[in-house]
Amino acid sequence: MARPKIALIGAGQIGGTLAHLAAIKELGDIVLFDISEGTPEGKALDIAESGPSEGFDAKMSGTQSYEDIAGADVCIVTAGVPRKPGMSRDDLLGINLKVMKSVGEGIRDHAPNAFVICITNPLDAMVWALREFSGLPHEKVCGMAGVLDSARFRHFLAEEFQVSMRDVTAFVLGGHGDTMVPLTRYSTVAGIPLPDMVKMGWTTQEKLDAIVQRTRDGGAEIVGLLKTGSAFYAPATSAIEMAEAFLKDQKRVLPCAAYVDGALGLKGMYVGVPTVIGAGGIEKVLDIKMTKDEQAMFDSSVSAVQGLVDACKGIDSSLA
Ligand code: A3D
Repeated sequence: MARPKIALIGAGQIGGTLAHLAAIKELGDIVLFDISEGTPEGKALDIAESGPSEGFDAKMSGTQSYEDIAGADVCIVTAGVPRKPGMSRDDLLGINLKVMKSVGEGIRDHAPNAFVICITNPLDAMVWALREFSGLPHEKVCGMAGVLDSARFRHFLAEEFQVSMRDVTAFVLGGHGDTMVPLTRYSTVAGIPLPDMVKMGWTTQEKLDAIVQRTRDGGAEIVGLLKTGSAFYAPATSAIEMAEAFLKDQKRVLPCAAYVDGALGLKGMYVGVPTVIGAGGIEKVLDIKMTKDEQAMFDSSVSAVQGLVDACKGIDSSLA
């Protein structure tokens, strides 16, 4: 059987890391696409040359032509610009919306059967726009944010409790931004919910609140340190986890920006929710019940996302 084909649209910091991880994990043959001439070709060759030492079999190529992504099984989109210190994700909206139009049309024309994972920010609005421009089925287009946000949460919690991060699960809902909703009630250490960890004296409510806030600010913390761009190792790893769930039909339960129509009281919009990812793409959205406080936080996150979607409609009349 032929290897799956993975198209990476955008060969910058995240795109290059995606290619390297996908190759090491032998997920398939990889095509890097970018408008910057030489960048995808150079990264593809560099990674291919790591193959003999690492011992992977994967064809690597770089291109400026959408024709080369033809028949891709997975497309991961990072094309666009990242933020710099002082910028919010929302400041990227106008410029990245134009990029989503060209990428969406490229995927529509050359890889209409792909499972598409968008990473470009502002995430929830960009994945919505990418779906509109590509016209692909909603269950085949999603956004990566929740896996990263919950990985950050898990990392901070594991440090606080001094336990393996493998035994820490975390649950993050809502848009990828300052309004994201880390749900402590559904986050656990080996099955013990975080509020019980506070009762058991393993941490204090103040420390837990500070970890929740650090998770919300996790992207900005890295932007502040790097100064020239945003996080790329953990974002790429998170998207590869989602791509692998699709390619291997793993039925993983992962939070991601998915199209929700009916569940959680939402009518036809993209926002971060728990999903099941398998060979059908986003196979299920988990319709969880929230407390009053959680619902209020989720509602405010949903309206922030809706505001950005409305702004997209104002910029590009074909979306209205
Ligand atoms: P960067 O290293 O600048 O790479 C972006 C690449 O996109 C560059 O190589 C550009 O040449 C290329 N590009 C620009 N326009 C086009 C186009 N029209 N078609 C094809 N390629 C194009 O950025 P990065 O890889 O660090 O980040 C990429 C995106 O991911 C940014 O929008 C970030 O804000 C976003 N991001 C999202 C998360 C989430 O958790 C959702 C985390 C980190 C970064």
